[in-house]
Amino acid sequence: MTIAALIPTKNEEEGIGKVIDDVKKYVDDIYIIDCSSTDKTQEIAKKKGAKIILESRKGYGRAYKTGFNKVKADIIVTIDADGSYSTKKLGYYIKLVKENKEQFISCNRIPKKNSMSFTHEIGNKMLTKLANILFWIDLKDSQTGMWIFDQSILKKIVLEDDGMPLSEEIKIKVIKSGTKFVEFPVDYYPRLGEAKINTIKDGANVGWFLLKLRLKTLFN
Ligand SMILES: Nc1nc2c(ncn2[C@@H]2O[C@H](COP(=O)(O)OP(=O)(O)OP(=O)(O)O)[C@@H](O)[C@H]2O)c(=O)[nH]1
Ligand SMILES: [Mg+2]
Repeated sequence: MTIAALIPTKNEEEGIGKVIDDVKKYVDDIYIIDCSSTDKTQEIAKKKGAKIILESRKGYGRAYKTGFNKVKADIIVTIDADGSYSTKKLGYYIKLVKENKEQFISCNRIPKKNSMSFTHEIGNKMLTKLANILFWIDLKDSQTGMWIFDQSILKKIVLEDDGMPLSEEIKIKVIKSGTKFVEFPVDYYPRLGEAKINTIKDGANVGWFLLKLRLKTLFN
């Protein structure tokens, strides 16, 4: 069984080296999907043995859609390049998917000191509640970007959004496809380097996306 880690990157020279080092022992291949970084992100990733997929079109969702199309592996691990997610339990989570005990594990963030701003935390709670109400689901952390899943799941769903909403989209569509979905904890630390999201703008985008997706599914 092959295991690949996918990491979207946009100027993440402060964190990418650490994340690759942390993930390396659990996976066969590491890919960064890089959006025209102008810092040392690509250079560091290459030196650490990661493969580089170039995706100049902007967006977190765009990066993952391109990565999912290009990478062939039995199990996929996704993680941010900013060192914010602990990889302590990654080996165990991969084992669960490998043994088919779980199919999609979404890592529920347990924030450590100062790892999330107040607005970020409130926004996350509100968007999670909105997703739960609209789709009759029971997520604890709708925006976490660390997932471990069986790649065959991707054949059952069509991912659309190019931006941050892809994080909610994948979870909702996986759950609705009847795939076994579970949230397990992950320690969450302050990110290295500068944030790439705009809490208000991206938060509003996610809310709007959720409403549109709900309306669309009403008529399907
Ligand atoms: N390829 C690509 N990667 C991106 C883009 N925007 C963000 N990323 C990466 O996607 C990951 C998530 O972005 P973050 O800025 O960490 O967003 P976040 O985790 O919601 O916010 P923080 O809590 O501040 O970390 C990081 O690894 C970014 O480098 C983009 O347009 N293209
Ligand atoms: Mg992050």
